[in-house]
Amino acid sequence: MKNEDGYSLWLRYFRVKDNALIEDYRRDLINIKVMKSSPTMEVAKDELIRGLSCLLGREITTCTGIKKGTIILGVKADIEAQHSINLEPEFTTIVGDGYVIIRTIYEGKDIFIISGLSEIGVLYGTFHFLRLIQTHVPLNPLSIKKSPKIQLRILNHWDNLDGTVERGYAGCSLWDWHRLPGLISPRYKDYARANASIGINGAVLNNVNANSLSLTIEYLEKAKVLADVFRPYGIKVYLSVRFSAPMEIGGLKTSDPKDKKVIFWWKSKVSEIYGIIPDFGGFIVKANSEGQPGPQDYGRSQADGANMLAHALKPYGGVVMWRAFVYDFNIKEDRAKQAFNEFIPLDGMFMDNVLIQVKNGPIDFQPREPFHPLFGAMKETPLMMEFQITQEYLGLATNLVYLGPLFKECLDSDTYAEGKGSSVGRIIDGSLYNNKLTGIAGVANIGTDRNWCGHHFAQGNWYVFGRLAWDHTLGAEEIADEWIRMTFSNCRELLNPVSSMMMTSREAAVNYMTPLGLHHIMAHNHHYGPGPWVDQGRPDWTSTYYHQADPSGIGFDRTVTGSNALSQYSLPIQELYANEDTCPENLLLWFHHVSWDKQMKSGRTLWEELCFKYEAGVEAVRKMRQTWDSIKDKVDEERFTHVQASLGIQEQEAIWWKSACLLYFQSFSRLPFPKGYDLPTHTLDYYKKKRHYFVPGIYNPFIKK
Ligand code: BDP
Repeated sequence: MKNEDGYSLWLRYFRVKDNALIEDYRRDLINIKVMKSSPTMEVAKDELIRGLSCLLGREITTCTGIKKGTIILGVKADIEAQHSINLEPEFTTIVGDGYVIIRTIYEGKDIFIISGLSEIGVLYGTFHFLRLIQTHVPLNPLSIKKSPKIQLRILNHWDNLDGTVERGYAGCSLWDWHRLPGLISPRYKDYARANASIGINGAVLNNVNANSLSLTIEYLEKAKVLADVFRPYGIKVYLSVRFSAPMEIGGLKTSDPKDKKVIFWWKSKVSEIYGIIPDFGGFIVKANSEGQPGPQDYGRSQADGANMLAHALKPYGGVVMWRAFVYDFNIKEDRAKQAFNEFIPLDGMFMDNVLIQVKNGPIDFQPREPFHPLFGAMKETPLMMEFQITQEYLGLATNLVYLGPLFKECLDSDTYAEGKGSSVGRIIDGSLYNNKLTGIAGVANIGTDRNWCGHHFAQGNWYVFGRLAWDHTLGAEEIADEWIRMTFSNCRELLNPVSSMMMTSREAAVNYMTPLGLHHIMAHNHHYGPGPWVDQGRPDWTSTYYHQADPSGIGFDRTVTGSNALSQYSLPIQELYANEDTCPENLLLWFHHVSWDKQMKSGRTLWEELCFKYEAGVEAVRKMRQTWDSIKDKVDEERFTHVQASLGIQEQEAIWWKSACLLYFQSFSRLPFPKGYDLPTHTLDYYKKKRHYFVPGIYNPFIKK
């Protein structure tokens, strides 16, 4: 098998091996007729030629007339104008950049049509068509109609202007700011292709901990080049802005959102941006959070800040994505409650081009969190989802953790906001509250590593984010199946084992890191490895704040006897979760402080269950290693070895997590490990003394180290 470095992602277009299928494909797919020439149509045509030629092992070319086996590529209006084809009935459900792929008889000829209302729709349809062949789907009959459920499907790059990436584990930033705008890396185009293939239509280029310089003319001209490369692929560029920019680069004395000069400064800045990038998407803002400046510095509300920017962007169709990730250690309130307390009083006060960007859970991208209580509670304001694709809290880029199940768990969670069936997915797709503006963002895991994401399987997390952003009702397993087929092979003997590895990997990570609802117990600052003993510094950045272990038990009481964060959820959830016995066990220690000897559903005590879960996590990684080894002859050596070695590291890290956490918690429970237990090989002190100085991804430009 030829070695592969992973650069091609899921767009490998390997020749179809199945004999019967390839015969059918070769018989049915002859040439391509493109309705018109434009940058996007060129991209769609080139992709189709490239993909089909490789997949079928035969050169595919364009044609002018229509023959049997022609694939017509064009927007609906163009096809209808040039041929006597009425596509209306096919398009009844299509909206936005949706598309239609059909096989039909035209003037007695068996042909294919890939069409959309927009050219970008045609491009999306083209990628879908190629996916059918990549995943060996027979093309007869063929009638596919797809529309995106969410409008803004965005990657958030936490990339700094110096080329580092905050929480980035795949090398440096893709954006070579230093050599832009002069040097345009070919990777920009491949990045755009990959995104378009899964329907991503926006990229925030810079870190939410933003540097004001990104708004200077020098950097805007660099961003323009990226916008130009991305445009044919339907990807808009957005920027993260620092609220104090008017002072830092504008020479003003204040950044007060009510100050006339400040308002004028932002208006002029926005007008300057649109002069350079006419289809600029808008701003994302992290304000008054983790030391970032914001409207509260001037006694103004988050709405005052967001609306001031929204006013400036509105004439150009730009949006503001205002983050709800707001908490302050000076406020003596459970961190999990603060965003809710801050934003609920502002519901309905935002302009209609503002979206509030809410992290999936109330704390911070943990291996497992309940959904954020703002979902379902802010009924008058469009909320967009923020997921983290980069694995800050899930083993960086060394651990194989497929995030499909994590994303789905949140999207499918029922908020009960309007009774049963009020899922988070229905809130962010706008269907529950009839929002006109909808969005979803994922913090990117992409860098300059040759394989883009650091771990070959981390590519699957980029992929699943895009697919769910398009349609959150798809299943994590079906998306994994598509991805494996395209990235590795369609062969059953590989597909089943790899799928089972991926589908079990997230629960494995939860178990060896933070089982039963534990959270935020990783090492300080870089977040690499366990650190349940962290108790110094800002209380809400310590671990002891979150696990609250003591001789009587463990867990954060968020019921009425504790912080009562539970009261921020709908009644049915409150009722279910308030009781230790009915609260889902996988969130038990999130909501309750539970005694060490509590009987769990398994019949074990809490302490034993904790031991059991940690061990189950380690075991699951061992199983993944065995599974991977068993398919050695089905994967090229280069990728096989990379994944194999990473899984070896993952097992060591899982054991480290288990040993360190259990030894530490044992110092409170004072209970023995269960009989026959695989005991830690080192002392607690050994784990506490472990130091890691150069962990990647800790480049927050505003935290002084
Ligand atoms: C935290 C990260 C930090 C980010 C912050 C955010 O540790 O690097 O700046 O989230 O989302 O999880 O703003």
